[in-house]
This record gives sequence, structure tokens and C-alpha cells, in this order.
Amino acid sequence: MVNNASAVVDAEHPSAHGDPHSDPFTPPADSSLWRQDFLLGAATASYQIEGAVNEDGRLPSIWDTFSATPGKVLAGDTGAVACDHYHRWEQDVDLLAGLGLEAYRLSTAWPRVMDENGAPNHKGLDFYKRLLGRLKEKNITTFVTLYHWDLPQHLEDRGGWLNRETAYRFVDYADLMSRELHGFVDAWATLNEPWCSAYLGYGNGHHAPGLSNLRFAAQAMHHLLLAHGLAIPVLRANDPRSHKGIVANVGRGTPNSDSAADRRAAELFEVQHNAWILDPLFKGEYPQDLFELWPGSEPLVLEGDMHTINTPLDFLGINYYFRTNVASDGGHGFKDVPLADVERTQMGWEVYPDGLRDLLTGFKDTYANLPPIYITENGMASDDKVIDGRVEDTQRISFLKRHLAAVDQAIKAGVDVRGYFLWSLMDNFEWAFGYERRFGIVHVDYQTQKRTIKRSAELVSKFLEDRKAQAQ
Ligand code: IFM
Repeated sequence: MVNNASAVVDAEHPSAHGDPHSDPFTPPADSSLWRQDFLLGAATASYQIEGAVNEDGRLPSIWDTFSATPGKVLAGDTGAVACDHYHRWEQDVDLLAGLGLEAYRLSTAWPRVMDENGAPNHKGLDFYKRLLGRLKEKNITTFVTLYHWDLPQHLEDRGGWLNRETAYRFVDYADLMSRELHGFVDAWATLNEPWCSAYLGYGNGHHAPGLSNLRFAAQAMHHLLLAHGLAIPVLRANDPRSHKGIVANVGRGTPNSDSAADRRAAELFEVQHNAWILDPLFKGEYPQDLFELWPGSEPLVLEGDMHTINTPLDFLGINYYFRTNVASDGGHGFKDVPLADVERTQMGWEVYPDGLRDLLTGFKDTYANLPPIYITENGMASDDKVIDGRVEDTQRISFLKRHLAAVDQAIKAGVDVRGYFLWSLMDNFEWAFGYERRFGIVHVDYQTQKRTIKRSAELVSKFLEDRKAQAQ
């Protein structure tokens, strides 16, 4: 136990006790969050914040194409300007550092750094060198994700993730980035949320490139995981000092009743959401139940692929947002049964912190070789407004407190969780929902690009300050 409750008593900030009745955020004195080595940071992704889509030789990505297609994104929003981070990165790093956040998870844009023939685009690379260099100067731990969904459009034109060749192009990209950026990066993640890339991108068409066929989803997933498995040894060779991993978004499925059929439905929900990715990574095989759920969707797998995918990792990034309540569909599948009278966010997602704890403890029991975990995304959208210069995001504060408590419970149950990244540092382009949904702990006025620190960010910052004071 690191925390000494008496050390955090502060007359000016009585909330520093973490008393649940008087303080809306600070973790209780016995929380693992007080450990100095528990990393607390914030996350963003390239297409969601950078803008500058036509600058310095950046090529179009599948999200430029998709968001320009009428009807695909709410209000016709695109990432063309986003948070203008490409031009305002210095101010944004100052913001991050000013809040005392210890770590920053960002992604690099593949179409910004490589041309169609695989040659480096030095202007794009220089942007990331400047950004990461400044983060290092500020002593901020850097987690870099190589692929957060912005596939170069020229690769999609050749089949995208349905084409095995894309996996080899990804390795070229990982090779370039790790040769150019080694020394700036503490942890590399190959992919962000392959479930979303494969299922939302190729399975139901909600995301770019907008295809909808389950067979495509399964094949795209296989090539994504292959790309990951092939890239890890390249990252290790080029940048041995850093950690290497992958980020998966996981979902909790709960049965609508205690019937065997509904319990099986909840299991199947988690098979397609979690085991589809985690079984190949940590067991070297796809869950066979997946192909009972989606008959005829088996991907083409070449000899050696599963061994490649099953490569050891230094960390697993877990992104968690909500649970899905399901019932049997009367056949071999499941159907969503949304619960009435539960707390929901602006996305309509149920607030269900226990799901995070239960998934973490479940993964520990299921996968013998599970590496250390970072919660690489967690947070919520709310319709935040600046009133008299302030943003009182009360629901987010409570959401964060409860999810951090769930992480603490998982740690106490023996799960090796090393850190937590808030999604997101700032409001940004929320994919098919455009700019309407605000996930940031910093508010962005998209007309003026003014950033306003929300109350949640102030409280996280205050906690980090208190925690640092304990170390002295
Ligand atoms: O904004 C996204 C992010 O890009 C990936 N994970 C989920 C977030 C909220 O939907």
C-alpha cells in the first residue's frame, strides 16, 4: 500500500481524502490508483484530431473517402480540420503537460508518412518527430499506435484488408516508423481495435470502407492480425528498448434471463467480440464457436499464420466502454435486448463499470500467457457546453471514478493492470457520429478551436498532483 491517508489531508482541498460523500472523483485511500507506478494518461488518434488532410504530401485515407460519401457520417462531418492538431500540437502538448498527465497515447497516420510506392514522406515523419520530441522533453510517457483506422486509400483500392498484401505493406510501414522514431516511443501498439476495423468496416458497413459481409469481416480480421504478428518482430529489431503490444476493444455481454439459451447467447456475444481477437493472439487459434455463429465465414489461413499471430507481447491494451444485454435469437445467435431504466451516455451506451472488472478477471483466468494490461481507452461522451468559461461534466466525473474503482478491483483480484488512458484528451471527430459526440476531458469549440479544460480534467489533474506530493 503506497497511500498514507493522513498524507493527503489538505485544508484547501478537503476532497483529497477521497471520501465518496464529499469528493466526486478522488479514489479512496486504499485504491491501487495511488501507486506512483500506475500510469495515468490520455489518448487520441490521428484522423480524429489532426486535420490538415491535404498538407505536406499526406495521401487520402479510407476515412477521407468514407466521410465525403453522403449519408455515412452524421451532419456530413469529416476529419478535414478536426481539432487542427497538426498546427496546434505545441499548445496541445502544453495542455497535456499542464494537466500533469503522465502518459499520452497517440496514433500516427500511415498516409502521412509513406507514398504509394512505400517511400518515406519526410515532412510527415518530421511532424511526429517534433511532437514526440516535445513529449519526451516534458517527460511524458509515449504510447504510439501505428494503425487507428486511417488506411491509405490506394491500399483500399487494391482490396484493403481483404488483400493479404496489405499485411506486408503494414510491415513496411511499421519498419519505417520504428527506424525513424526509435528512442521517442515507450510503447508501440500495432493496431487499435481490430474488431472495429474488421466488423464495422467490412462486416456491417458502419465504418470505412463501408462493406457489409461477415465473410469479409473474418478475412479482414485475419489479415489485420497477420499484419500485427508480422510487425512485432520488426518493431523488436528496430526499437528493442520499447514495449510492443496491441489494443483490443472488448465488450461485456450479459444474459437477459437465466435460461440456458440466453446464457449461451451472452457467451456467443463475447466470442465474437473478444475471443475472435484474443484467442488467436494468446492461443494461436480462432474460436470455433465463431463459425457456428457465422457459418461459412471461415477465413483463408495459410500455414504458419496462426503461429505468427501468436507471438509473445509485452502488453495488451484494453479499451472498454459498455455492456450489451442479449437474449437468444431463437436460432444459433443472439439479439440485443436494451435494458430500460439504466444510466446511459450521449452515445446511448450503458454505464456499466462492473463489466470492465469482470472482463479483466475473466481474461486472466482464460489466457495463461496474458501480458501486463493497460486500459488504453475508457471514457464517455456527453453533450458538454461551456457556460461562463466552465464545463461541468458531472456524469463523466462519476463515470471515471466508478471505472477506476473497477480497475482497482481487478488489480486486487490479481490482474496485472499497469495504467489507464482516458478517452479522450479532447473532444474530436467521433467517426460516424462526427463532432456531435464529445468524449474529451478538454472541450473543443470547432468554430474557434478554443480548448476549455472541463471539470473532469481539473479533478484528474488535482489527483495526480496529490499523488505526486505523496512521493516527496
Ligand atoms: O473514438 C473512439 C476511438 O477512436 C476508438 N475507441 C472508441 C472511441 C469512442 O467511440
